[in-house]
Amino acid sequence: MRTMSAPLVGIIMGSKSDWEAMRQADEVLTQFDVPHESRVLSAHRTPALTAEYASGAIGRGLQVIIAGAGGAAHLAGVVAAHTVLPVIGVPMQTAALGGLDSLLSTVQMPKGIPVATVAIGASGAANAALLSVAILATARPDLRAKLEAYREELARQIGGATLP
Ligand code: RP5
Repeated sequence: MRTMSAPLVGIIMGSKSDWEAMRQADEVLTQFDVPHESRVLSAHRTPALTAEYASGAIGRGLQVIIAGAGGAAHLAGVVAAHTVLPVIGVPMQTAALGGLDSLLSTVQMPKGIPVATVAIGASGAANAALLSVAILATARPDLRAKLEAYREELARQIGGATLP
């Protein structure tokens, strides 16, 4: 499906250094066979390219955008300003403030332009992908079935845990 179809989810990040965490989003979408793409786009280092990407996203068939950034993390907000697609922000962990800077910059969007913000770092990236799957699944019963099977597997693993 991945190789045959146009991407439905765009994963973008402010730097190559974000990939270590953001690859979790890529892996989850691959696991669910959701066509996606991953690109480095910076709101402050490549602002025109970022605006162009966001503005053209609907025309290219994207349905969700996941944006990971760290520090004064304005990438998700800038992207959301240029598209009405759902935008999920992933705050990156930072050396200076542990990612609290990224979290607040991403989550505290003023009223009118929402960014759905997930947890800091790799867990957040994985959850951003799962949330994307849930959004896409509202109109795709096959994907909803996969998501339900995934949840059942999670429950099975927890239910089977033994402790010393
Ligand atoms: C942000 O600055 C990026 O999203 C990254 O999290 C952070 C550091 O970028 P590099 O200095 O590693 O390129 O724009």
